[in-house]
Amino acid sequence: MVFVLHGNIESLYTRIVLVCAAEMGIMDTPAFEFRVVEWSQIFGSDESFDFDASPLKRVPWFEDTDNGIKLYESRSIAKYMAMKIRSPLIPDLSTPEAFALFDNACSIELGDFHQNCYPLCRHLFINPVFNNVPTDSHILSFFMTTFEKTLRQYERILSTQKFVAGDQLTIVDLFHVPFGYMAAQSGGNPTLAAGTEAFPNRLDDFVPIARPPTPSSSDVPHLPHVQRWWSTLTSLPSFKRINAEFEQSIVARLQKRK
Ligand SMILES: N[C@@H](CCC(=O)N[C@@H](CS)C(=O)NCC(=O)O)C(=O)O
Repeated sequence: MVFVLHGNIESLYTRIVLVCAAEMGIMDTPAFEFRVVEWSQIFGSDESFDFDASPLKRVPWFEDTDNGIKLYESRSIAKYMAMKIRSPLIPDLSTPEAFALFDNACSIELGDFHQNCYPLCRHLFINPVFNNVPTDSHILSFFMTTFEKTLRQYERILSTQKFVAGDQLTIVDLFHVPFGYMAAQSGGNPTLAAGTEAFPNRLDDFVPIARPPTPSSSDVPHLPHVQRWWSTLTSLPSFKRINAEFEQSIVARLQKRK
């Protein structure tokens, strides 16, 4: 069996799968292969593109050579890999209760955290860095408020359990990290920034991000359970490794642009 992941380290969704693969311990084994998809394939002509592999023409996409199954949604790829190798990062979902508790966590990640965090990444990082589009301060301010509200809601959940699906770390916790980290690193959320371990800051030297002003520490909402959870996630060697590869790629891209 080989899990073949096609993607680009500069893609946040690809990094969701890579962080999960690294945390599952399959990354450097013969069971996992990463094939780089250049952006020119995604944004180039449709004629040479393999729509069977990725019907939406997006990264990442995936195949399991064991049975030929093809997937093209980051979170589904991670769930499939975890179930197939019986990773402890996914609970045993054979009872309705276990399934529902895990699915509940997946829903808030996608419907609340991601929905409010993605626009911060888009307006603080993706637009200025990839598209040369300036940050829209009205949209930014709106989503900074809604994202902070989401984290206050998370504080209630994380005050009674260690992780979003219960007391064990699962892949759904990992789904939060690439986007949350980019938002925090780009100045989009002071609570996550305050809870981030070993903030590397390397990108600050290179990336022309239009940051909101740095809040003073008294303005950072007191969300200790969110910060404890976040610091656990951002300290994981799996995340640090993948994020370091991403930063190297971005720095190389921006150095070429100069
Ligand atoms: N829901 C998808 C989103 C994937 C996605 O939007 N990928 C971006 C790169 S980060 C992409 O390929 N965009 C190209 C496009 O939308 O044209 C997932 O979770 O995998």
